[in-house]
Amino acid sequence: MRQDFGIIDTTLREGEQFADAYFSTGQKRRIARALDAFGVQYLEVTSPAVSKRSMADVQALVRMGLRARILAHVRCHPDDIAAAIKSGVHGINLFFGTSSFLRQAGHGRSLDEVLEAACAAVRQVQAAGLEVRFSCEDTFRSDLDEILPILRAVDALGVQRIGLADTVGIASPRQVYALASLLHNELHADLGFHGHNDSGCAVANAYAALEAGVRYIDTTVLGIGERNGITSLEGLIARLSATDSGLLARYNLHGLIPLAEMVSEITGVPIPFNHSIAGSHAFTHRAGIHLGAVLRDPRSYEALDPALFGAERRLDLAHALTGRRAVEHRAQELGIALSPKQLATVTTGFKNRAARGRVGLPELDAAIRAGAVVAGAAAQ
Ligand code: HCA
Ligand code: CU
Repeated sequence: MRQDFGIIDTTLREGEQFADAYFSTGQKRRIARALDAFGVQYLEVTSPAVSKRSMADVQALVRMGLRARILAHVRCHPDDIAAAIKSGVHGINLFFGTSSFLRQAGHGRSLDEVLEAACAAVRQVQAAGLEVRFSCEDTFRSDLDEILPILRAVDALGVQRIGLADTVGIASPRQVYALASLLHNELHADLGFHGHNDSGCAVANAYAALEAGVRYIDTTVLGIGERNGITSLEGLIARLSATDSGLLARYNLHGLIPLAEMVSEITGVPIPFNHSIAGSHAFTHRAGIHLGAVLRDPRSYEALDPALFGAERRLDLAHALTGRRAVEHRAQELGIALSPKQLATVTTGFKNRAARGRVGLPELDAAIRAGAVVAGAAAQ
């Protein structure tokens, strides 16, 4: 795992390709500012050649003077590259479809033509003094023997980064690891990984890429992007926080949940209940066995410490799966001391009641109060 690993957030490019997403200039600025404050190294933005507005927005983002460097995502086309250079971005991310699917149904060019256009594009960016990345779109369905000459050629030109794109979300972690390791040995440039989530592996694949020596991962907030999106920023941070927290020193982790909430509000996309870190129940514990252990030591059932993200652990105490330690904990919160016998009676009675229908904390509190009084009176 590289200590100099970095994040290229593409919420403002790939995220703009998410169904229904629309970002006003002001919203793009808000998102960019929050991502910069969080600490990502790069922000990828939509090609300035797309429209006059896209050009004006990119120029506005560049003028913000953020720490993060701004990269335009641009086809290997001289006019598009010229527009990106004019916009003032710090670098350009070039791409070209190399799988037979994208060659035949997409641009219709031969691999020799792709190689030629890619090298010309790289030279054009370099002549303007900007950093440049080249990526084979649909890398994982491309023929390795066919793309290696292209990658070697752009590598020999001295590109800063070479991207591996799992465009249709088909790759498995083992496949990503194998290809990324091979290219890591083969090429001089830093590698980047961009992975879609169609088959649910976007975060796992990004992690496998890092394990294989890839330096940069593309993310979006909430994972938004074409179809069902790409590696989410929150998922990647959760993955690294679980086992490689040393890599996260530069990130302002308390900014992550507010960032997810901001993008959710702007796009109108609710944060999925099972989303890493920002999901509504990411730090809620329920079953009695879990509650009992978490009350002794939260690490018993937590890979991630909620406090790292400015979040609070929640204990869901009042339901049929609760347990004695959970009820005792609630009684202590209420300032009520229950004897072991009272605790057993209250717990069993409450669990039986909760099994018959939905109840909540008020019912548990009432049961604790009643149990303390009744059993206490009986004992006298
Ligand atoms: C696209 C495709 C892309 C490009 C990724 C990259 C993909 O929408 O243009 O340039 O690294 O998934 O292949 O997002
Ligand atoms: Cu993509």
